[in-house]
Amino acid sequence: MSMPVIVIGAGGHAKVLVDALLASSAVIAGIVDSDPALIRTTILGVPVIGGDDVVGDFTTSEVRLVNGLGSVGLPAKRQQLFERFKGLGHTFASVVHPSAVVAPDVEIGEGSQIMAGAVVQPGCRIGVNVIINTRASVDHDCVVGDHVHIAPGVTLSGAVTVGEGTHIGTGATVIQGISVGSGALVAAGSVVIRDVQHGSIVIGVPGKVLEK
Ligand code: JB2
Repeated sequence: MSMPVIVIGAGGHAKVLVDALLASSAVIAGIVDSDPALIRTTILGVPVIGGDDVVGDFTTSEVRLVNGLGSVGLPAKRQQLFERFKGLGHTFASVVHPSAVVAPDVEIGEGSQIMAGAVVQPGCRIGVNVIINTRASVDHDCVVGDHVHIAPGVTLSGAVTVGEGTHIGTGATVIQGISVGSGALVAAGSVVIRDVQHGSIVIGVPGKVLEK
C-alpha cells in the first residue's frame, strides 16, 4: 500500500484498523473524526487531524480513505459514509491484516477489511466496504455482499451467501449452503441452519426469526 491513507472515524474499529495498517507498513496521513473533542488526540501514535472537511485538503490522487466506522449508530451509517466519499471521487483502500489467511483467488472489493486472524478460503467473493472482523472464518465459495459486517469469531461454512448490508453478530455460525438475505441481522451466538429472508432478524440456537 504505497499511497497514504486517511482513516475516517477515531473509535474502537479505527484503533484495530490503525494497528492493521501499521503492521502492513502503510503510511497514515491522519485520522478524521466528527467529534471536535478528539482533534489532536492520537490512536497508536497516529493523530486525529480534524473533521471530515479535512479530507478535502487532499486531492483524490494524493490519498485513499479507510472507513473507520464499525457498528456505530445505524448499520447504514457505514454505507452512507462510503457512498458520500465515493460521490466526491475518493477511493477506499482495502485493509488485510498480515495475520489473516486469504486464499489467492479470493476477490476483495474496494475498501473491504480483513482483520487479524480471519480466514477466507478459496472461491470466496467479498463485496465492497465489507468488514471480515477478528478471527472470523469464511469457508470456501462464500459470497459476501457489499457493506456486510461479519463480526469477530463468526463462522460461515462453505458456500454461504450473505446479502448486502447484513450484519452477522459476534460468534454466530451459519452452516454450509445457507443464503442470508440483504439487510438482515443475525444475533450474536446464533446458529443459522435455514435460509434467512431479506430484512429478518434471527436469534438463538437453532436460529429463529424474531417476529416484528
Ligand atoms: O460521519 C462521521 C462519523 N460518525 C461517527 N465522520 C467521522 N469522521 N467520524 C464519525 N464518527 C466517529 O466515529 C464518532 O465520533 C466516534 O469517535 C467514532 C465511532 O467510534 P465507536 O467506538 O463508537 O464505534 P466504532 O464503529 O469505531 O466501533 C464499534 O464497532 C466495532 C466493529 C464498536 O462497537 C466496537 O466495539 C466494534 N468492535
